[in-house]
Amino acid sequence: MSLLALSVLSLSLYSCGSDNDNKTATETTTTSEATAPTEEAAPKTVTVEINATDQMQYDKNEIIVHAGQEVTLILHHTGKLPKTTMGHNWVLLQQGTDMQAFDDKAAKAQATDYIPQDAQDQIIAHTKLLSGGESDTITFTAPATGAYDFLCSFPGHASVMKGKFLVVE
Ligand code: CU1
Repeated sequence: MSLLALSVLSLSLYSCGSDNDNKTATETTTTSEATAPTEEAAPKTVTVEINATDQMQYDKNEIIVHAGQEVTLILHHTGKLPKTTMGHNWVLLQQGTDMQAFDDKAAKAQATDYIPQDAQDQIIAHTKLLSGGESDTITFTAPATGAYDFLCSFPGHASVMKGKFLVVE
């Protein structure tokens, strides 16, 4: 290629000037975002909302948080029925707890809203028992990594109102 041809080529590149510059700037930004570290430290706090209905359902059967996070959990009873017939709570159990045995105990604990007082050591955290239209907010520190069970301890509900609380690194 002759010198002349080279200079013509560079001139023609310059001639589409400002448009090219814009593209270059955009591409540069995109590239630097793509190479930024994707693993950020987990935030210190996390808010989890879970709804419970008159159809005896939670809207979540899996909750994932990070170990050591301060968890704010908000339970909403989105139905209309009173807690005497369709009460809902959210109870997080310690690992190794027999959920069926716990639930059997809970069913007999009507006086304490189905939180068995002699099984407190099996409970990491729990909300109060709600009627339709009510909400409750609790805060607790996420336990060590692993899988934990949660349930509604109103009699008969845990057969469907249950799920896994997963704590990851
Ligand atoms: Cu329930």
